[in-house]
Amino acid sequence: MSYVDEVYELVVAKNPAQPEFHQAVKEVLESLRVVIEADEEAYRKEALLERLTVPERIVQFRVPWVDDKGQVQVNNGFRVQFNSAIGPYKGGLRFHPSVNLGIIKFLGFEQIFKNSLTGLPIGGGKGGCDFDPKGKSDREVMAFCQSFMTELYRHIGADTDVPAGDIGVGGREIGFMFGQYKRIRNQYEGVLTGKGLTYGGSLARTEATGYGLLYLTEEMLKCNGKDIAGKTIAVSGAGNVAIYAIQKAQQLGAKPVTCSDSTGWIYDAEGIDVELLKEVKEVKRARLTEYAAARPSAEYHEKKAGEHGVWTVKCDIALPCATQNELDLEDAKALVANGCFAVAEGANMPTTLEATEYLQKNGVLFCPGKASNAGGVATSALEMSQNSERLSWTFEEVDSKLQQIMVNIFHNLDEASKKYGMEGDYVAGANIAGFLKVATAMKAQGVC
Ligand code: NDP
Ligand code: 2IT
Repeated sequence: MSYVDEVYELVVAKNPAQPEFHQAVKEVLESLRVVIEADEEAYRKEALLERLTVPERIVQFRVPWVDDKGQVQVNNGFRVQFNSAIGPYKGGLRFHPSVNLGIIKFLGFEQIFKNSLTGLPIGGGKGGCDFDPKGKSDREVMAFCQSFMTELYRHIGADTDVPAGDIGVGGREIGFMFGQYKRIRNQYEGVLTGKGLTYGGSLARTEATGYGLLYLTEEMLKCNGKDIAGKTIAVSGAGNVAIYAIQKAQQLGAKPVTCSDSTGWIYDAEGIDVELLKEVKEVKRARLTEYAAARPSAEYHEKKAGEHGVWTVKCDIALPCATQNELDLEDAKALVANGCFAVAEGANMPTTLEATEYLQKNGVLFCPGKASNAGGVATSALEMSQNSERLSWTFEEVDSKLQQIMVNIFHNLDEASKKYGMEGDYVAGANIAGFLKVATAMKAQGVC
């Protein structure tokens, strides 16, 4: 059996009931086959793929807190420190009821290659908790965040592991966690990114993932003889990534017509009103029904099992920005049938393996999240740099660095795909380019 197949089988056997982790590993290993098989015995002797797929460290802990009724609640907290070959562990924290170890491992694994692609010195990690911030008071969220950090603080640090936001973790949660870290450690350091602007945060970090997604999409289109201006875009999600993807798409002259949350979706023929969306989601933390109520051109559709939501809308470009496996084979068929020619992932692994294959086989330009959503973590690394030098850069300075990073990422994966005889396969390009830097660093550092 080939070394790649052997390691994939091992991962499945050793990590039962973690389908998202298996999926992420499968995608990466399939892309690496050509690289590994060219030098199989050396990689096998070094057990490089086993080392790559086993996290350096996993921390799992109890998070007890008291709700507004005086009831004690208990949640399950996680931090997976996956790979520190090229820098301190870096990656977000996700607070969502669906969080489990397998999901955090898939996210941490993806983060290794994503962070490598940014060209910045950051290793891969991810964490989170099965806490649901929805419907909780600010006091409950604070009590939870303080308890979460009361354990996490001993495992992280500005040169060790630097968490940030992800689903369910935004500025409010980062603020509460930063405050608790500082209090316990008596140390003011850049231990988290996505901080507020008055206490060490970076301008443009809030916008960075969505803006970066559009900078990369624009470059991908340009290099394939297409222009983003005038195009209709289907976006899923209505959170941090989706909102700023919509905003930047409009600035580039495109027309995003959809967004969604966990209970329904919007089709707005006049184009999404991003200020209204921000008001509904960032300020009121309300449902999309409120968007529809305030906007006559918007149609609201309740989410129904078996229906395909935003992907049934006719569009040129699709940007999945909500969550994993939200775009399946049926959705991919609908997109192709409707003339969609480009998909760039804002979320992590939103497209199933079957859907990705179908899109690629049907000539759709497809950019995987580990490349196209890397703008968030890249700007987090810029926040770390600013914290280290105790300076703040202007919005324009950060934004232009972000733009350059996204353009470089696209060219990196484009070149890798060509070098290994898979031109246009940006999934392979991203995985190979991300892997080579990490593998070189791992080999140089000996058996560790
Ligand atoms: P937010 O919590 O800000 O928003 C998430 C959005 O997706 C919300 O609209 C939410 O709906 C929807 N959503 C979440 N889970 C589900 C689900 N299970 N089913 C349906 N809808 C769902 O998160 P972000 O925007 O930060 O993250 C979105 C994606 O982007 C994630 O995959 C994340 O890992 C990825 N990402 C985020 C980065 C960042 O910097 N924030 C960087 C790179 C990737 P509702 O409002 O109802 O909860
Ligand atoms: O998936 C991701 O890259 C993030 N959630 C952002 C991580 C970070 O450290 O900014």
